[in-house]
Amino acid sequence: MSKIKTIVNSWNEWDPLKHVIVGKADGTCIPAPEPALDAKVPEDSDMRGQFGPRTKDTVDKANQLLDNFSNILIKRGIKVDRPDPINFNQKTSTPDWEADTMFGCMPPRDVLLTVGNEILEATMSYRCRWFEYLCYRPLLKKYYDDDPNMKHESAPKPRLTDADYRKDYLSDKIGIQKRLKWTEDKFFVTTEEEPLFDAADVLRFGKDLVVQHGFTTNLKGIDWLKRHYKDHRVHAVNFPGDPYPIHIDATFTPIKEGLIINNPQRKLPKEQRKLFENNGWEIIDSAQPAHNEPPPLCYSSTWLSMNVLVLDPKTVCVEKSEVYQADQLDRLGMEVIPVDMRDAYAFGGGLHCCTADVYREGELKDYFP
Ligand code: ABU
Repeated sequence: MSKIKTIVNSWNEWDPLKHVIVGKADGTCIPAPEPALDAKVPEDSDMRGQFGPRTKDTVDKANQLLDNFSNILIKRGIKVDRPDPINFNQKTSTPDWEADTMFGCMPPRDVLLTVGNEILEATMSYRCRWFEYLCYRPLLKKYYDDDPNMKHESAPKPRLTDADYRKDYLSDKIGIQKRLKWTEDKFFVTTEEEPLFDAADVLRFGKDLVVQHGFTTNLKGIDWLKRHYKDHRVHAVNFPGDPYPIHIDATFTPIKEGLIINNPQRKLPKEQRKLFENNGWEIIDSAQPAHNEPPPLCYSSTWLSMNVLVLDPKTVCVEKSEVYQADQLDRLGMEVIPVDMRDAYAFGGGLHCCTADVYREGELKDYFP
């Protein structure tokens, strides 16, 4: 009798990684203006007012770094799959909207959420990212065909009409102080019209899923996740101090069971820390980024320094130039693998963003009983 092979299994962010998807930079575009994106692009960003395909030399460089990262992982015995990019430089539309370009498929973490034997495609919250799941369908089809226990799910596609976005955010002259106040008041660009979430707003701690409420995930999205993951506890968290709150993985980074590094400018509020601290977990301030500015034409903040990929509870990949973050993790007893990725940041993020788990050894555990 042939034994069934489990292809998809991952319950947390730190168990030993055996199989992963690494994104590609091919054809990545700077997306055309749209409400959610405009709210995220910093007011002084060099990206404002331009859109279209990124230059060939920057794409080639980013792909070289992503290929190199894949090879590092392969050499450590980790299976690496890559997505199939589609033509991102084309107009897309639904009956409700039109977008002049799409985005890319460098950051699978934003789209795919692996919990146990299930991979869930997030709703996404930008129009330019509505069709991004198509890049991963060939891989998901293969996992589904080869593993009879694998569950492939897709959250309800949102309509993303103008009713999804607060008009207050449609200005490039809001100012940081007002933005910080809005974040503190949980007044984000996305409304509660319909469930919205990006997968990169979710962190997995076994039985518990921790979800950032911000620009890319609304409360209805968190409620949808609660109803979907019936055997889990789903917790909404906020990080005052972030004027552009999208994706939790440059803010709150579990390193291993019992240890989390937290962005010192975006501290988890006292009330929300209890879940962790009452269960003996330590939350420490992360090291400072090594850079004062993100690279050119980059959406993300300098805190991609914290966007590390944990390979197992003793080993972590850190961007090569992020020497302070590497030093902190080294002092915490981790083996640090430096990985050159800064010139790919503009394509969608760092080492955590550009990956999505397929298989980590380990079982569902309750860390916060
Ligand atoms: N995708 C992670 C970006 C978060 C940040 O810009 O800080």
